[in-house]
Amino acid sequence: MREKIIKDILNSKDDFISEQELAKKLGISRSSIWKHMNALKEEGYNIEFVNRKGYKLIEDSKDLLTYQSISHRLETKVMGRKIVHFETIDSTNDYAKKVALQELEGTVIISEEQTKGKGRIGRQWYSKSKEGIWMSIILKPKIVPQKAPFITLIAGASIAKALNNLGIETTIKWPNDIIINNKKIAGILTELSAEIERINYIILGIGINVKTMEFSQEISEIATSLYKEGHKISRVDIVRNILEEFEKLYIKYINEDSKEEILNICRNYSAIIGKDVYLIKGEEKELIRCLDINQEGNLVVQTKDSIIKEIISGEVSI
Ligand code: BT5
Repeated sequence: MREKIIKDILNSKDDFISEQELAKKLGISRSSIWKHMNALKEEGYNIEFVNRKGYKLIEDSKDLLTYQSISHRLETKVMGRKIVHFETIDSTNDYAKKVALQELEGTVIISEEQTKGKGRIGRQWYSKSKEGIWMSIILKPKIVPQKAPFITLIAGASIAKALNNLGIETTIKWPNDIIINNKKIAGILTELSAEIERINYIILGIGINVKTMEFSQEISEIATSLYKEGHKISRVDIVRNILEEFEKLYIKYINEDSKEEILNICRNYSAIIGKDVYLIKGEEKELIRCLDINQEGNLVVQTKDSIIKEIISGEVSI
């Protein structure tokens, strides 16, 4: 019912919808509308009531990352058909892991803030309230666990494609960073629970800096946000686009083992193919030339001694 109310307000001309019109459309009494409005306000929606005009959503409420907002015009079959929204949480990936077994594939856990956002290998991911998109998608693909790391590439490709649909040019730094102007705008953390031949679930965590203008000192040199780069785009539009792009590529990979389109996006948007970069190994750095991303999703590089090798996981710095 609340989803319908938000949809009706979002669809209304001149932003207002009268109590009468809502009551008629939904077939409920005025007093139950009032109760639903109060519940929506508790969820964080800023709803204004003006005499003789009716209800209206205040601008920043349209960008809350709730199911009501995101599902409005979302064109997916599986991804985001259920969205669990938090005002604050430790980590959406950690929460997703706790509920993964009983949730359906495609369920999204999203929070306005994370107090213990995680990067890879225990690193910290800064996730301030309402400044970005901090979300995890629960996946249950029927593939062998060895094919799971490719999901990170699918996520990278769909983020780059989704942002491109919204007029934002980015590049992908293999394996899990999205870059604008040499700085990190988004990161991906894929976590796997599996037995030898079977995946229980995969948690695909995506963090995107949208509105942040001031970063913590530790990352101020390496991080940026869409707003900082001059792109004032709604978070809801970005989430919707990512879910749609991700679903298309994911289904092709899982059902048809089709990787070419994904690899081509990763190659076309790559920040490192054809370039000399440093491969980071703990305290050490090795200068290498990036040649390609192969069918397995591994990075193919050439060393200083002209040896060609494959990098399965790791980190490169531009
Ligand atoms: C990542 O790790 O890039 C994965 C980030 C995944 C975050 C999402 S948010 C939703 C979900 N729930 C979680 O708890 N996590 C996921 P990695 O490649 O290890 O990069 C981490 C490094 O990026 C840190 O050590 C910092 O240097 C830098 N960093 C931290 N916060 C950042 C931010 N907000 N923007 C850009 N860089 C950041």
